[in-house]
Amino acid sequence: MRWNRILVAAGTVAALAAFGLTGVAQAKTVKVTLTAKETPVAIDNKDTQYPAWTFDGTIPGPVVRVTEGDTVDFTLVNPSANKNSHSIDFHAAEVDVLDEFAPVKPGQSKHFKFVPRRAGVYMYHCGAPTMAQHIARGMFGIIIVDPKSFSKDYPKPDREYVLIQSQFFPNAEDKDAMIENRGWTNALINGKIFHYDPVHDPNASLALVSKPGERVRIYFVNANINMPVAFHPIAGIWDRVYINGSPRNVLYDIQTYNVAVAEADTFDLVSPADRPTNNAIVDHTMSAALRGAITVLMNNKDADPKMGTGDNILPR
Ligand SMILES: [Cu+2]
Repeated sequence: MRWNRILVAAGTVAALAAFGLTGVAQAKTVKVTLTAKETPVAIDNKDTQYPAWTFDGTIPGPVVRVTEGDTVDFTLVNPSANKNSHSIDFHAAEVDVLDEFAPVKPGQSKHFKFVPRRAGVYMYHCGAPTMAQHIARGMFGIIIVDPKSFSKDYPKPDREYVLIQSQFFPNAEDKDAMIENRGWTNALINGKIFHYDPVHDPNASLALVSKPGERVRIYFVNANINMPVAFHPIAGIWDRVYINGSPRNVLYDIQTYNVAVAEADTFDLVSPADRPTNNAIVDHTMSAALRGAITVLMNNKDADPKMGTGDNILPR
């Protein structure tokens, strides 16, 4: 299996201040640069090319990961080679939509800082007009804002994976179809149809893995244009669902959780410890599941210890 390391924005510049008296975490400044790239990318496992608009050349863009209270020192670069203005909208930022999130013309860049103070998982995306088209063509990603520490309510997971679902509109120029929810043919998971489903796609070479009994934590983003997601682990039950990824918003024992457009949530799955099993993690909405939104999770004792750990949480 081929695993490119994800590009975690991790330029720690300096520890600025100690947080509280516990010594649990020190706030730091994290430098993040995203570059808008209008470039073809593969949207399935057989390398079918699509004229995407991206952050850093991939769908989704890089995982951005910080700890609550950190300072994000952010730069958006829009190279002069691009034809369109682009922007950034971090759902984890509490700023001014007309300032920080304003469109940036080709050949220009934008710099600002923000402090994500609420632990959780958040979408980021381009908001330049027409926003539906910029998201549908691939300009979205996740920012994970980790809490300062784990707890009984938010235990340390054994594996972590990022799954981001989006709608695929093959006519990249038809903005009206995107707005009106017409003409979408497939669902993408981390940018590809049946990305991690060798059962439904013989060209799929990746699946998620864990060992029996491990706590697998999935950070999920609904980056669809107009469709909610009925997120369900076939042959399993979500042990916990953290609404918006916040350790304070925990639900237990959930079969299906409805994820709104632009919502992100954290899902914990714990497979039976005494036997190997497989799960199919799906959007149970059939127009999405049967057109790409199925992800296989294989739980067996031979699971690669590197997968779903460290930087290997967004399998490419
Ligand atoms: Cu854009």
